[in-house]
Amino acid sequence: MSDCIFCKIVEGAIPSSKVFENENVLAFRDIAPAAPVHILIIPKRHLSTMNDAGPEDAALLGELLLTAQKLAAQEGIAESGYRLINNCNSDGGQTAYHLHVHLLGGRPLGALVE
Ligand code: DGP
Repeated sequence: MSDCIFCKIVEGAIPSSKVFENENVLAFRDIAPAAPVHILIIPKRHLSTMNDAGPEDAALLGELLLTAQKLAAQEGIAESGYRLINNCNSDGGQTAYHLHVHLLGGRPLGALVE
């Protein structure tokens, strides 16, 4: 997806603060952090939204969550706690149309929704 900002981050065409990378997954710090720890975990392969994942993506979706779990420990927030979020489409508040999981922590996060 040539017009996808996160694909450009995967390709290295746009710089990012990477915290983890393997053949399937990339994690980097959010450009507008909403908490002391705010990391985005994305599949390298372009999927626009959660709606575009199918049964064939089960392992990939699991890898996103397990990467978030590992990064939470690495960032020192596993015990204090953290939140994982996937925003899907407009009512879900999605603004970047490349599937991603937010890892948020480092402060009490309060109510789940506005
Ligand atoms: P969402 O609303 O769930 O689609 O979240 C998209 C997030 O992506 C938002 O918190 C800001 C972040 N973001 C957008 N553009 C960039 C970028 O170029 N670099 C980084 N690191 N984060 C970005």
